[in-house]
Amino acid sequence: MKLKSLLLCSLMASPLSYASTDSDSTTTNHVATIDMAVMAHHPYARATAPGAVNSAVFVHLMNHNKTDRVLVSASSSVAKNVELHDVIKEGDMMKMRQVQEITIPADGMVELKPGSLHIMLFDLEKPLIEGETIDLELSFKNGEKYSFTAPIKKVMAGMKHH
Ligand SMILES: [Cu+2]
Repeated sequence: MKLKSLLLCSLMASPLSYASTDSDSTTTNHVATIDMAVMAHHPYARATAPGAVNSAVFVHLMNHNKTDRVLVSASSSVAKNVELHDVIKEGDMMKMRQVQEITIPADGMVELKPGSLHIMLFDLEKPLIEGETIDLELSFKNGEKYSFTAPIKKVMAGMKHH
């Protein structure tokens, strides 16, 4: 009886452990979910202009795993709605559009930066003031989550949403 439940438990947990243990196969499933090797470097959120209710977060996401990581969503306590965005050129116009996924290649990096990929914050609960910070949580396709803090900085206003 005990053995059976143990087996079931490890079966259920195996996708996670495959996804996050590249070098250390002895790591338990519990530790593996915490010990993921995606790191956020140089994150910042754009300070809002008076009256603005939307903003964006830029960050370099590094993947130190031997397999790709696929970012599928993000959330923050300061925004009601958070989307992954890219900027595409349509004729002479640069337009933002929502993307479903951002892949961070194995042993690679993706730069979320103005005019390119970014995390969009909609319906802010309060203005984003330079010098303060916001929290972000990233969710990956394999179920892993990663949280980081981004300082708020004044940067040139980016693309407008239509
Ligand atoms: Cu956007």
